[in-house]
Amino acid sequence: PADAPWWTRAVVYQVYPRSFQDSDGDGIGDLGGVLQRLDHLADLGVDVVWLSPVYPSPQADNGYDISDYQDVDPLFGTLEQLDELVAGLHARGVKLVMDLVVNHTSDEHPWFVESRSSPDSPKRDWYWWRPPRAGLAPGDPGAEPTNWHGFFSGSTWELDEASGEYYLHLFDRRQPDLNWENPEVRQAVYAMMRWWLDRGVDGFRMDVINLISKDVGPDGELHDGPPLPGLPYGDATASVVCGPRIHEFLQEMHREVFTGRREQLLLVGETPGATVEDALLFTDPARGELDMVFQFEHVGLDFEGSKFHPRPLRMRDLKASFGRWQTGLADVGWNSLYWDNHDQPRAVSRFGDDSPRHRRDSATCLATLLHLHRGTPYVYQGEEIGMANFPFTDLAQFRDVESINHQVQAVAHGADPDEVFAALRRMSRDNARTPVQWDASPSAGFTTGTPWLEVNPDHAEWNAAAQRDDPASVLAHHRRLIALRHEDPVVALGSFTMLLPDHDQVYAFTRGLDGDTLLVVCNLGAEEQDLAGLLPETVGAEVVLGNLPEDDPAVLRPWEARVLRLP
Ligand code: ISL
Repeated sequence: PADAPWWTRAVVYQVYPRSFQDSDGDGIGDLGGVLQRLDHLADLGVDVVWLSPVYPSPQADNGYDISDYQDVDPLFGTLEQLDELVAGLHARGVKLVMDLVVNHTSDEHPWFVESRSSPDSPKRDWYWWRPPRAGLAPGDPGAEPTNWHGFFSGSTWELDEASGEYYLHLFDRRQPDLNWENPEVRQAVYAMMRWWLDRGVDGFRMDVINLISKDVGPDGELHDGPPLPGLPYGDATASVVCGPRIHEFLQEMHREVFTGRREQLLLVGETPGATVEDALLFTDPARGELDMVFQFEHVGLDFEGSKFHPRPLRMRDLKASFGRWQTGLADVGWNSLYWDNHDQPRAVSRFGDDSPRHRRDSATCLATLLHLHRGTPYVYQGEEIGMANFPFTDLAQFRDVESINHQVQAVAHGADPDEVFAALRRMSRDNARTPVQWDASPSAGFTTGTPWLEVNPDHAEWNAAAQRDDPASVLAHHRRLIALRHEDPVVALGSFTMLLPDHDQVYAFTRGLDGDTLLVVCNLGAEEQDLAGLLPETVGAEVVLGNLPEDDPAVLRPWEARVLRLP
């Protein structure tokens, strides 16, 4: 345990700068704003900040469309402010991890502008250009080179009128995919990464990094995917998720960029669609790829097929999923632990109960459950104060390209607009992107101007200022959970055993290390539970941490969480 990597004891905090803190009144958060709030992060006790993209960008996908990898967008500030941020965090013992978005660039990146300029461009092959399907003319219905459906609805192919060829974009049409088959592309990316490390940053959160290798044949062939129900498209998964050269590319990146400095860094890959088996390969330290991954299984259990077809979550599925990941990475590899990020609805609304009666208790219960697993916990801005989904009443309130495109496509294909709206309300990424609620003032202390996305009206009650000095607050509870991981080796490194796998409301497990055992028990529901009956060993055990004032040890109250030390 003494020689376990530092990040086994660490907690990461994600800053989505657009919504964190505005310092210049334009209604959009910026680096000046992050600099004003460093003490909030230090007070929480986190070890690392992951900063979502601040690079120059046309903002088609809120900065995940980058037009210059080595600068800061004036919207967010300056490179000097980024240096100040690194210094300010380091002074507080906190590391800074940058978002690395290299599956695609913006269509305004000079590489793509050059690539698009002519089929003979030396950078043509830096992206995925293909002629129309054999026998069809550019723009004909069905002429796209493959039938793939994009993450943000519609085809993954955009026609370039000038050349009559299509380019690939797994996300928005303004996010063309880089061709990682081309060694020049890879070297350009590695050089950029080294430049950031030389500047003092402490690692990367690698956006959709498991999509960079596409299943391409020797003559450049790409293959149609199986048809998707109700849509004139096919599923691209088999061709783009964890493709044939993914591990080769990551090992090469590791050799070229991280050699000699890996120990101090944090390398986390966002890997949608990755299985436990994939994750083992990505995170086995002997293979030299990544430290940990974000996997998506547990955030894919409350919908059918696509995220906009929600269905109720079954507790058994959640336990089976978490349990499989805990077991699968028990000896080799490491996992990230998260409920929330800028792409997911708010956890307290989705997995908890955001009604006034249960909001505080369910937020702290979910946090306890997550932080007591084995893995590195991630706290997404606002999660630490129990921020909830936004009460959307009108389509015009949405800003996210994913939500807007989905609405248009679903309705065009015959879906009921009210049902589509209800799904957006529940699953839209904008739920997580409303401004952080710092205080009870009109724009929640986020901006003096008009916020780019509406502030949740509940901020009058739910805000950081109201919680800062309240030991019973969601914020104070996060502080305690983070401190516990720092102090207690069982929390960081203990083995995991799931208890009561079939119970539909109580989530319980043990963590054990060197004869020391913690039992964690969480009531994920509004009914009281007979704890003494379910887990007799809990009676009389020492309470290490709980989310409610101590009372009858035999009873688990609604949304109560307890961490107990077994004798
Ligand atoms: O948001 C999602 C859930 O529907 C995912 O499909 C998401 O698009 C996917 O996890 C990739 O996310 C990352 O890359 C995207 C960007 O829009 C996301 O914000 C980012 O986290 C493209 O860069």
